[in-house]
Amino acid sequence: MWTRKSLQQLIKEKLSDYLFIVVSNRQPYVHIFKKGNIECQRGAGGVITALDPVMQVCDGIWVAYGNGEADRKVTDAQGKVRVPPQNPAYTLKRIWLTRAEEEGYYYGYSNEALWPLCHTVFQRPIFNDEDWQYYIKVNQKFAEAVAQEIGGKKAFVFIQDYHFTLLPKFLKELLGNQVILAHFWHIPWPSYEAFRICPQRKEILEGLLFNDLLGFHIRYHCDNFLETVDRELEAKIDRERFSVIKQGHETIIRPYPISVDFEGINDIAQSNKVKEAEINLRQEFGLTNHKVLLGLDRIDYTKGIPERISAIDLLLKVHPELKQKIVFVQMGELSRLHISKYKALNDELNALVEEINWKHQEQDWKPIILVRRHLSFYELLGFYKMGDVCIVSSLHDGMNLVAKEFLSSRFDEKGVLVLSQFTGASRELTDAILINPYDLQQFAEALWQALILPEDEVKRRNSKMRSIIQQNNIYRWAGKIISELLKFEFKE
Ligand code: GDG
Repeated sequence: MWTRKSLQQLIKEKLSDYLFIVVSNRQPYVHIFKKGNIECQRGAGGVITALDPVMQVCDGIWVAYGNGEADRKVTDAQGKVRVPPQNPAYTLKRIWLTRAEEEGYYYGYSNEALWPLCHTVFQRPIFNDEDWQYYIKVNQKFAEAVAQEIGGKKAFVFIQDYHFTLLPKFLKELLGNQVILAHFWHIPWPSYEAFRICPQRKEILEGLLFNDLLGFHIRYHCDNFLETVDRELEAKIDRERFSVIKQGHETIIRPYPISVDFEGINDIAQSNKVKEAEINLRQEFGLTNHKVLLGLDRIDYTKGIPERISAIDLLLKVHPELKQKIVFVQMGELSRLHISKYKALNDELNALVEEINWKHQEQDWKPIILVRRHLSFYELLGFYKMGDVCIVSSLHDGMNLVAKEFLSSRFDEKGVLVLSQFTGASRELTDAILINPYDLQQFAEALWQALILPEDEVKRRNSKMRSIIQQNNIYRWAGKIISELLKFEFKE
């Protein structure tokens, strides 16, 4: 089984002669002002959990957008700072973006064009040429920064996500055979029919094919990518090797399902701090003898939150005997608020919760509690611990880590996972109650089934799914990608 230690061991043995560089939009550490002092916070999420320990043993360089308010105060003239603060082991190189660049590259092309394009949830992507120009410019800026760090050395570069489709091309142009490139795509790759509306599709595909290795969460996304290339470019698809050859350069395409730190979450979930957090949350929301249904997401139109609330509505209509017995708590951090569709979704959620609570409320009981807040890690695990049912109803999702975190934290093997069949996670977690979030009747029926599922059956299913996550943990994800990367040899 892959562990943090075995991953570190692999890096120590095999990677020590080369430079290892990670590029992502989001940084692993952010500096902020707190009560007049500067504080450093570690970012959350699978990529940081897996790659931070890797970077710590190989003394690599992590290149990311410096978005923290105090970031510039702690960096040198090249935007560099050693991290983690208590035990500096690698270099974080921050890229500074102007407001216009952030607007065009991040909010614009990345999140108003590529995000809806790849999720195919019937949100029309906005392809704005000015955004695209900023996207190119920022990809170039990152490439130059990486090239400057590499100098005359040889380096493995591991690129994250849809913000950097042109970076592989710019890096190979600047550095040629000095770099071996892997790229992981965290969101779905859509079918060709969906992708072909993109005016910049050729540049995007050509950019990505400068990678040596390109990873997606599941085989289905790999197949969609190959199909898109086949229909759009002059390139050879090798179905046996699962690769694309364009102008003599081969890109290997592979599925690597991302995951969570199962052991870490499972251990911390048993701590007193998490117990306390659960008690506090129950008190805050007035949960006593209620059956609790949970949702936790960034507030995003891909996550199927209105569908979830409507399913609760229908559940109460069909089963009025559940009134005063159940409560659905939806926790959600606000995200990408500069984009009008996100603002509109927030307003829609407020109105929907208000309407449904009004319809069903009795005495001091309301069926839905909607909270927009960031939880600390202990609170997050305490929150999961409260759930009799956890609802993940994404309309489309690359993987979905909430589903895996919920199960990893439930050392008691309790709590039923209701999971959208349109998440990457549903390919592994087949013992969840699977739903189509567009099918309201089926969704409400699934919630009912989840509430009445016998305890021994819940335990049987959870024990199976927990051992799948334990095996296929986040260290395996990183270990598999890095092992594949190490098979490439630097050409002279
Ligand atoms: C993209 C893909 C893919 C949320 N609220 C709080 C909090 N979170 C954490 C969760 C979870 C993470 O955010 C969300 O991860 P997801 O995987 O669910 O979704 P995306 O943000 O859309 O991520 C997705 C992922 O990349 C990785 O490849 O799975 O498909 O869309 O870890 O716990 N964490 C804390 N407080 C909160 O309030 N501490």
